[in-house]
Amino acid sequence: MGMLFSKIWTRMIGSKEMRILMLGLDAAGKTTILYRLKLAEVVTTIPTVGFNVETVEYKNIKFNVWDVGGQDKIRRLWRHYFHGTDGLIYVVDSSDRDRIQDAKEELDKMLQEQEMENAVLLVLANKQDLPNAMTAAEVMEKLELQKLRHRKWFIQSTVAPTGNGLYEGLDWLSRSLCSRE
Ligand code: G3D
Ligand code: MG
Repeated sequence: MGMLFSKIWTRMIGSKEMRILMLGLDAAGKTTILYRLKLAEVVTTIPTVGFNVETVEYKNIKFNVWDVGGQDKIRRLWRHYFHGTDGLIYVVDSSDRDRIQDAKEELDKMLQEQEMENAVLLVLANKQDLPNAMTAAEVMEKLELQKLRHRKWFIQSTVAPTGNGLYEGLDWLSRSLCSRE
């Protein structure tokens, strides 16, 4: 496990299981981030056609990762994974201006799920290294994060392949989760 992240995980390891979902449109950078975390082996399972779930478990911290968007038929299968979500990490490709509205709509749908009621939200404005990338402030506006009520949220710029910004984002997440207790 990477030294850099070990302090964060140590803070989150307690008696209670922590459930974290990492979601976003396809190609946002989720798988890249998952591997950057160097938690343990990433296990990909395919519960049904067209729906991949990547799972990582580290002590009592459980990560589930999948691509949002697509058919409603598949959407219903996600529910199983929502149960008791503590934290939602929503990854956005900041260079994909064409799909930022889709990203917003999918996020809104997720946040409406009852199981997400108590989840804190970390948005990663990823791909900041690309020349045409929206800034984190622009992504925040497009997602209308400032309109969220009764929800703890934070947005962080990241570059997944180098890990830039990841530490800062996860540090916020772990602090928020621990201060909820
Ligand atoms: P997903 O799991 O959300 O679908 P991936 O996304 O992690 O598979 O990433 C999709 C592609 O974007 C990958 O490229 C990956 O290397 C790239 N990528 C992820 N994060 C960044 C980033 O911050 N900056 C840049 N420039 N690229 C990024 P390939 O070519 O392997 O498809
Ligand atoms: Mg992926």
